[in-house]
Formats: sequence, structure tokens, C-alpha cells
Amino acid sequence: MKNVKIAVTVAALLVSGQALAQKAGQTRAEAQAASAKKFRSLDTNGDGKGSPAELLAFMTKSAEKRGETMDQAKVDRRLKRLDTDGDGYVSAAELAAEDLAKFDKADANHNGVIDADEAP
Ligand SMILES: [Ca+2]
Ligand SMILES: [Ca+2]
Repeated sequence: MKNVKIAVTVAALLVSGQALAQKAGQTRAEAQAASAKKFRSLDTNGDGKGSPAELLAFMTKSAEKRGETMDQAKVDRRLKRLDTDGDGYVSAAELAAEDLAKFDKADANHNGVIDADEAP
């Protein structure tokens, strides 16, 4: 029974890791499109700005999908990191900057595609 529990925990870790990781075969344009899509689901009132409340709702929803909880401090830290122009909101460009920075980090040989050996 103990082994079963460990297997389930490992599987859960793998799934949550995959949610954050870049996919093999993904191009930079796809990463950009995925980021734009993410922004649209973040910006629920469609005003083009991700407010702190929208970010909280968005992060809570994705944490719940992973079976985790979200707290305000985490959201505040994330907003501070994302909000590079300091206006208190996350813009599509700010979100894309973070997502593409992640992509570029994963794309070790800078060919614009996440190769199989670059996907974690
Ligand atoms: Ca908004
Ligand atoms: Ca901003």
C-alpha cells in the first residue's frame, strides 16, 4: 500500500511539473500564442489589463487544478515580478515577456524550437 501512495505522489509531481515545463516541439511563435491565450483567460473583464484581483482568481484556479492552494502573498510576489512598468497591472506584453524568457531559457541552442532534449 505504501508503494501505491508513493507512486501517486510521484505522478502528481510529474503532472504539476509538466504544467510549468515547455513542451518538446513547441516553437517560439506557439509559446507567444499560448501566452496571449493565457492573458485572455487572466483578463476576465477584457479591459486589456490584468488586475491584482484577476491575477488572484487566475492563480487560484490553476493552483486548484494542481490540487494546491494559493495565497495572497504569492500573488503579490508574482505581480511584482510580472509588472515591470510598475503600473500595478499585468499587461499582455509583460506576461509574454516572462513566458518568452522561460522559452528562451529552455531553448538552449536558440533555434526557436524546444527540442526533445531541451524539454525537461
Ligand atoms: Ca482586466
Ligand atoms: Ca504593468
